[in-house]
Amino acid sequence: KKFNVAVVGATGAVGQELLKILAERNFPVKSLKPLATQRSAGKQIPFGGNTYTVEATTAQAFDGVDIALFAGGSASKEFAIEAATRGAVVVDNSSAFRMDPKVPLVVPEVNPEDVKNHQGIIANPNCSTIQMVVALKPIHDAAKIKRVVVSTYQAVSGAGKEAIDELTEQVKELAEGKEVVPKVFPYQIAFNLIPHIDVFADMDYTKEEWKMVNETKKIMHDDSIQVTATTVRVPVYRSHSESVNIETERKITAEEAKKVLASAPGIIVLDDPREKKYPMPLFTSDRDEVFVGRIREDNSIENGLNMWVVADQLRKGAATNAVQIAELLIKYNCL
Ligand code: 11C
Repeated sequence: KKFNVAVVGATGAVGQELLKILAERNFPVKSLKPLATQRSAGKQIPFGGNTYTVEATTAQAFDGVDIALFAGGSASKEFAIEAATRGAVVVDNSSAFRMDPKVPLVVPEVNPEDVKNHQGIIANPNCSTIQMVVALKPIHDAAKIKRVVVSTYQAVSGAGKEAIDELTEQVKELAEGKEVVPKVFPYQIAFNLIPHIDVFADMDYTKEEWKMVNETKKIMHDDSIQVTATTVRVPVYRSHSESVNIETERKITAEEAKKVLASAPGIIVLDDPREKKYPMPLFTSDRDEVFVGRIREDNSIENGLNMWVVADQLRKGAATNAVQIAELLIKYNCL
């Protein structure tokens, strides 16, 4: 069986990746409808050997659509409910519905069965949450996680196409001795880092930091896991990195942790310090797996573990995860 698929935000950084991954994974597409803002309507987009014309997103555009993949942004609040009402199952990459108790929040390696409970919308978690929970799940199953302290090093592409261009332009301008004028980020991002992603919220944490706290508990089905996060933008184009410190109820040695991580789905353990092997954005981009390295026991507490988690946040952190959810919908027959 094949399906009518709409991609909303098809011209953006995540939208482009969605199209690439649908084609790569031979997703059973009967018809494809690339949707975007009025500004992008009329653009030509290649897919699976054909060319498609981008249409403006309207409520009517979802008539007859089986699966609507929303890349994220304001279109979700405006059109996701409308798309579901018109019969499409929505996989939404925005933060609009993630914490809604009626909306499953799914990472296929962690809570695949949750897709079965959808009522028309399934949420794709935040990119920095996705890669962290993929790596936390096997540790949680083996030793029960009590607390996580995470610091992120997030690539500019997490903030979209314009942010990618901003980094390139600033590097050029600075090399030419020119002054830079930040547009997307609040400060110069080239040769700098910015400990501020998304807007500031409760207790002076950013919304990005709260997403990591709240989404983790929902995906892992465990409100007892304590998470505290510091999220930082770094001048890297692609792949988010995370330093993750974990406290567990039962002792898990570094050796055991490496074993359970290596046999978990979607993970590649890259951890050989003597050979200088550890995950880096340079080598994890354009890959679907979550890379884990620098796995060490935390010498400062009884049951503690440190690890370094890197993944392509446009792929596993967004588009790949969304397409995997769509594949689960087919597998579980819940379209
Ligand atoms: C970033 N994590 O890197 C953000 C992008 O809630 O889906 C994704 C925002 C979200 O800027």
